[in-house]
Amino acid sequence: MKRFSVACGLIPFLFFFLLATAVAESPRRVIVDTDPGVDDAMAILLALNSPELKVEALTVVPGNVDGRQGLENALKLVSLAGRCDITVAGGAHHPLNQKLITAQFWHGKNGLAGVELPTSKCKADPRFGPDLIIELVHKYPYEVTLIPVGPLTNIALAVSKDPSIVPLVKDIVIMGGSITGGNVNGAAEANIYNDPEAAAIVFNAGWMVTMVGSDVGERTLITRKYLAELQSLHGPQSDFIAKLADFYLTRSEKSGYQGAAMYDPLAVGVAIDPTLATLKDMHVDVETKGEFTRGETVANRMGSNENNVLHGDHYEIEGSIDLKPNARVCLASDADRFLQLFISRIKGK
Ligand SMILES: [Ca+2]
Repeated sequence: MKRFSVACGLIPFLFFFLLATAVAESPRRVIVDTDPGVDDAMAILLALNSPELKVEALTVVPGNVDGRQGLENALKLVSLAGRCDITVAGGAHHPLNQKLITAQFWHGKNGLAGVELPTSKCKADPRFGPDLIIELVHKYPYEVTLIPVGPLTNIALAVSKDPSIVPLVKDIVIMGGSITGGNVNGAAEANIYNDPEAAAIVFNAGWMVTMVGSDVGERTLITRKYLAELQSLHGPQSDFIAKLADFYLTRSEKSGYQGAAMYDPLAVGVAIDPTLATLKDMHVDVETKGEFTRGETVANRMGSNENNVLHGDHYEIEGSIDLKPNARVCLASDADRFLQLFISRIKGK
């Protein structure tokens, strides 16, 4: 009898242990907002092949290619992965306050290195991307991680329409910005440059933005060595990614790089495993006006601004004003470990 009651007493503990284990191991719900895009395609297939993530939707934003081509590409990618269960929705048609700048120069005529994938078996969801984001965040409060890897137009539209989603989002991991110079020009990274007003809305929304910038992406390179690893086993996805990587590497080598920057895939990698990145809390402002610096992410590494107070005809420094961090800025990545993860997830698929 006593033994029975002891055993019964353990049942609730066992139940909670199993529940806690299940919660710890349940995949994280993510929405990838994307402008596919060679590195977007790599990022999407990494996400779809990673058991740590449950991709709730792909929402398409204009950037590397226009919205129509981007939606077609996203649908072809989920079809290639045999995942017509993934919701794919179009979004904004243009940036908030400027003309669209597309990047076929880097991504090929169709945005996917000129590789023609079969017509998609999957259908687009009729909902508007930003509305879908709002809907999913409310459906799964505190569970959804947003992974925007294109210009931030869709996210800005969602946040502007329904600011109540901000505290309900579990995390937001963006590919965008840089704290050490840009990849468009001396100052700006492409995703921020292509819609600085949207980026300013997103950075000021009230959440902590995990910022995986171009400066770190450019130190996380896929090289010929990794390409050879990818080519060693064949499958529809790995063959496709190998073709993209070859195109992307050749383009990067022509521009003087040793390998191709894994911009978007690294953001997905950090969502899978934050220990792949060295992160530091900072306050980041987006420059929307500067003559040479529009689209720059201006990161404050000190956590404060000088406090200048007017005394007669001049100002005097009177200490400093603390700034609240709004971003976890990625300073470095464990590039080899990330590349191994990427290759292992794509290889043989
Ligand atoms: Ca992208």
